[in-house]
Amino acid sequence: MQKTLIILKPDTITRWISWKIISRLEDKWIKLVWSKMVRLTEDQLKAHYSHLADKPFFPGIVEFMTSAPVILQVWEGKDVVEVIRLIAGVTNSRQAQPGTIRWDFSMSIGNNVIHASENLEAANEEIARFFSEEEIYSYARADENMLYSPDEVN
Ligand code: FUP
Repeated sequence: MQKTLIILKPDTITRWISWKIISRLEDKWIKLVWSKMVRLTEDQLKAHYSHLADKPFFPGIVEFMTSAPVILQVWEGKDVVEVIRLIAGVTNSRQAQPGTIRWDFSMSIGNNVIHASENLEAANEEIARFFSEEEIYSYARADENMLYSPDEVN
């Protein structure tokens, strides 16, 4: 089953709204498989946002993302990379679709509550960057057999 990485950013932590974001994903019946709270380092952010390293706003990203702890999480489900990107909304929270996380919780481009891996390749790379194999938890939901129709399960 596909996995993706999300980061609950410092604004989510300091506003105490992480449970609201998590509950949206749980309500969608996506499975949380790894989770940890950390302070990101500048080196990790340079790797994670390497595609933005030469942008004028990059120092601001580092300042914001190191201003408080973040919660790193891996979520699992069918097509979960795309599904969580849709739930998160586009980068600029003021232009995100109403009902998305960024629309509902932010008015900012930079302080936009959540990171979600852009595609499957990025998801695999980001999961490997932040988690080791020993941290994988495997468990079944009580109602696991109701999550998908049989033809959707790999
Ligand atoms: P996204 O995939 O939606 O997180 O967007 P990007 O990878 O393009 O951007 C990563 C982060 O850089 C955003 F979440 C916020 C920050 N950013 C800005 O601060 N200003 C910008 O103009 C673009 C991105």
